[in-house]
Amino acid sequence: MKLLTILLACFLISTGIYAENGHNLWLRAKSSVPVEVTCAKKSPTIDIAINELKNGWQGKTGQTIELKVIKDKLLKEDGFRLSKDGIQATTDAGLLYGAYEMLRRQYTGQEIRNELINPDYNLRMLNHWDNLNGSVERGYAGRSIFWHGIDSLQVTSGDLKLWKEYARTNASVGINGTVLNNVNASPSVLTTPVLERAKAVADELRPYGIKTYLAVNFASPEVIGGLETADPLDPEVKAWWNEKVKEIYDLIPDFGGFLVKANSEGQPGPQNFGRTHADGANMMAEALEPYNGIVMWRAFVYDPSDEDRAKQAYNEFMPLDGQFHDNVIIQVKNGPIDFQPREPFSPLFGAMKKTTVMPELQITMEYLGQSVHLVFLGTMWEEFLKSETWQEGAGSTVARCTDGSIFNQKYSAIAGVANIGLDDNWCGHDFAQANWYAFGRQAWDHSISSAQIAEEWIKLTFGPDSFNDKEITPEIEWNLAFVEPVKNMMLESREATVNYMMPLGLHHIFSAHAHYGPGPWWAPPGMRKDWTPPYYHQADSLGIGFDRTAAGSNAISQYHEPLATQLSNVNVCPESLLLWFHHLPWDYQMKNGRSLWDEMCYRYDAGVKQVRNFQQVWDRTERFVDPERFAAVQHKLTEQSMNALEWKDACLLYFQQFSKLPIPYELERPMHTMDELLKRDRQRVRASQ
Ligand code: GCW
Repeated sequence: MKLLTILLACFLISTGIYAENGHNLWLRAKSSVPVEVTCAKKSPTIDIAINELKNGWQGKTGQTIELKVIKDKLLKEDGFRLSKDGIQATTDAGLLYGAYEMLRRQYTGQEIRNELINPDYNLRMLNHWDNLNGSVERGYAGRSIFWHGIDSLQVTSGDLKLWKEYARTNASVGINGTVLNNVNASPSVLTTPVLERAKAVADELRPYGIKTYLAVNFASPEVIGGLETADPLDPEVKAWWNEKVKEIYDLIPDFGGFLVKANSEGQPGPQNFGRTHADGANMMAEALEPYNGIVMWRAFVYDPSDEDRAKQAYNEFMPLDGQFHDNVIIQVKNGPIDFQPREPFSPLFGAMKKTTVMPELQITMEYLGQSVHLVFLGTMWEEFLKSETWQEGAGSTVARCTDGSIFNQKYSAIAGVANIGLDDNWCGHDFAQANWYAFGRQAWDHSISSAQIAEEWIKLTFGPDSFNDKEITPEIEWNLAFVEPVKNMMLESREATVNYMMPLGLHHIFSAHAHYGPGPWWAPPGMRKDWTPPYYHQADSLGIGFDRTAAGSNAISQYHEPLATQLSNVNVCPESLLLWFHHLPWDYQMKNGRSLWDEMCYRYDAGVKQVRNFQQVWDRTERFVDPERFAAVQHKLTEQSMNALEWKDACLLYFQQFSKLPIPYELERPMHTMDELLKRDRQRVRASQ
């Protein structure tokens, strides 16, 4: 059977009927064997589950699988009981998730046994930063899949097809909510024609168990409602939101709720009217409450004051703990600054004990090489979710502080900023698909290892049907010569990027606002200091790093003991975060005996070498991958390798002006001059303006 599939794939490729473009993600069509699937209940969701099992079954030929809706107190809403003969759940969505789990196990060679499987988070959400005009903020995979312009709101058959594929893909990894538009929200989102299009999306997503949410602009009552104010305590404003919410629920009866970016980076918010975040969030929460809707209120706030940016969200939100309604969730980015290649966790996790807090991760790689670099984020998120906060003693990991197992909370949730666009392969880079996959898997099961996720994804995405060489014996050769090396490359990729971009806790040293290339020097006259790299690296003749100890900004005091003491002590602080928390002399001695300067040079150099090694790993896989995806990834790795070298040279040559020390002679010499790098940077900045 496998041989037949391979032959068919080769035939289709050689005849040009089927050129692989990655559009099928991890849901590639598989040849299946007959299976009988029964269910006493009928619904659109159950129909999908039945069809998925019939179309993809790889188990015993002719077996009967029973799907059953049961009552079971141990099962959460989306959870299910799995066995060899069937799936049981309390909801239709639970049966669908069970079906996808069963198929995933069959395709990836994992055992199916009697098991009860519940999701760790109830709400597993994507946030799209999609604008109504079709552009995507920090999107690197083409234009929006939802919006094509305020004058193109008519729904086409192409839209419906794509939204259905999108829904199916999300359901296959357990994602059950999506915010259709940018947090920098246009007030027009709440106008009736736009809401009607949102309804069309919601109708496609619903059978797949996915709820629709919208990001809203706090000033909407003024801008589109014609009111004189958007003051959350004003009765007319409240009435306006109540009316608007009613209109939405008339169109979308299972609407999920609002996501709000308020008083952040110039967005309007309750503070414009002398009110607090709690006043603003609660006003919206009251409007949504009768329909079981929620408000996700973002804590991404900072202003250009003298206070360390890393401290500001905590300073602003901690005093409000306990003031939010129970259908408000505070959405907090994983780190205290902004989706850097490495950050410590935000100190708000676990600290807000009387408020529901949800993590926001960034799947789109704004700060990690966008859709050019191959970076698997599963490892980064695993590190974050398993971080120990100590807030309620040992074991209070970020994951447990947010999943409802420590704090009594009505909802538990996690969000990922999507990396999806109209590109054929959805995500720009074939390997960026793995981050969409990983987000879904970790949102469902926050203790799953990133190694398992990577392995599953590889097996599902590059199955034997995509072999370029039909002589391959799948089971043995494929695992050893493809799955293992590619998995190891993925698992190493994030650390490689940290090495060639910002090792040892350095952060935010990008040039300009594109957040792509190196720019440790970037500080145009008049620019807000907290938007320039020198603010973050603080390099001078004495040393480098941001002093966040008591002698500096004291951001460390926002962490719980014993963590705060550990981070303060330079001998105990993890070296991976050293320069995040400490300003240290260039000759500071590292644990391996090297000076800080030498260690920095070694790390940058190691990062470059790691990417060169990824190029070799990938080139060796040619026999196993269809020519299209092989070439696409190969091409991107070449660019990544050139970029890594540029990062290394730029950072070392720039910081060397302060350290005045030689790059260790055993390391490769820079391949660029500082003048060349500055010129290239100026060209890039100009091109992006
Ligand atoms: O990471 C920064 C981005 C902005 C983004 C903002 C936010 C949507 O550079 O593009 O705006 O964060 O998260 O609100």
